Amino acid sequence: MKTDVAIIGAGPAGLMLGHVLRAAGVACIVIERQTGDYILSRIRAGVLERGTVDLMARLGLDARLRAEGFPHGGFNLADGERLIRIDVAALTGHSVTVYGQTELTRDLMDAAEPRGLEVIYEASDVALHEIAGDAPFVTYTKADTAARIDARIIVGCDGYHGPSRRAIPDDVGRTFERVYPFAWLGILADVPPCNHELIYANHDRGFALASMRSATRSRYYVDVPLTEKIEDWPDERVWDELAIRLGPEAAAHMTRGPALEKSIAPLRSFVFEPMRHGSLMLCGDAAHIVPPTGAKGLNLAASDVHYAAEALIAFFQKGDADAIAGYSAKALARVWKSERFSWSLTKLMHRFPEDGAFERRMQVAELDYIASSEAAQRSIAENYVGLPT
Ligand code: FAS
Ligand code: PHB
Repeated sequence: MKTDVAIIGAGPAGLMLGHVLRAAGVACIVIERQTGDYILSRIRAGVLERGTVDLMARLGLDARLRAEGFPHGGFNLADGERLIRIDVAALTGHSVTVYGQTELTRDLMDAAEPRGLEVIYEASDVALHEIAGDAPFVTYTKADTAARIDARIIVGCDGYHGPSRRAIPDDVGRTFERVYPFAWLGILADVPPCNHELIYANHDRGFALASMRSATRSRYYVDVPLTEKIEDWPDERVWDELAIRLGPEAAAHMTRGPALEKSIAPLRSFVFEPMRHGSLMLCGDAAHIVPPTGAKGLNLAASDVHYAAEALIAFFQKGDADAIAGYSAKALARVWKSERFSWSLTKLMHRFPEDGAFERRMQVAELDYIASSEAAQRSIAENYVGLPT
């Protein structure tokens, strides 16, 4: 097979990019290792920045998002004694939208066939070849049959564990990483949220987050040591810990119920540079990971797609190779700002084992400062709703 752009990975980055290119008349094929159902079974992000919502709207794929998504004009930081509301709407003029990554991915998947976006699922042994030249190709196996796709450009949207980043030579690529000394235990349950807006809590016992997927489905997290196993956390223990960490007000409104999904995910900050080498471009988790504290992971994938699509459309429609050459620097400028915000909010809202009494006082003082300073709240708000692309 031959195409203009071979996209590896049918997560949100790969499918968003495929739809944008298809809509612009750029030929592309998406190659995915898993089944669509497996991808939809993974519970991931919950908060969309305005840029992500706008991208879905430009694609005409925002009907369900607008009908079922929840615009949120604010969120809360809890310090064990009070809620500090960050009024993002008043401070920035923008809101965020609570709409699960699962649903966004479903919208992208359901539109692929009707819009002629070819997605090859259950492709194994995906490998990238000749990425340094102008005639790269991808090989894979499907139903025990070897296959090959020749393309002009390959875009790796294959997440943190995919092959694309690893195809870039060691003497070209550079990684920057911070692994955090804790993980997030997440629980999904068909119970009404304890609060109409998100609550991020820093309690003496640790971090908690109260989020949601709808008026009847809630998503909660507590941070746990890296040694914890999910079998150590029966539902009741999770609910008990959430009630303590979120504080009495939220606990009084918290409804318990059986976990639909419960999982532990370690946290890391990670960036790979460059995000382009030869005829290979990287988008989303293939190039960077953020701790979910800032709700940036999925949204960074969307901003990478915005920049990558802009460059690829200029290249294929006008022969403008400069845009592709400039992609990495442009995308990384926004990636690093999101990494900074996610890292700073993680530092503010979590207890680090190595921290002592002084560091705790610094957290208390910073939360106190945020509570009393509109300037501090505006800084947090503009990062949370999403910096301009
Ligand atoms: P993805 O990882 O979503 O998709 C990559 C795709 O490539 C997958 O479908 C994979 O099967 C495929 N692939 C991998 N290897 C392949 C191969 N060899 N061949 C073909 N295909 C291959 N972000 C938030 O904003 N908020 C959150 O709360 C949040 N929670 C998260 C929880 C967990 C456990 C994880 C892992 C991530 C979380 N994230 C969160 C981040 C997450 O939402 C990502 O940012 C988002 O999925 C990025 O999308 P993609 O870049 O498309 O990568
Ligand atoms: C979620 O709803 O899953 C969620 C929301 C905000 C975050 C992280 C996760 O920062």
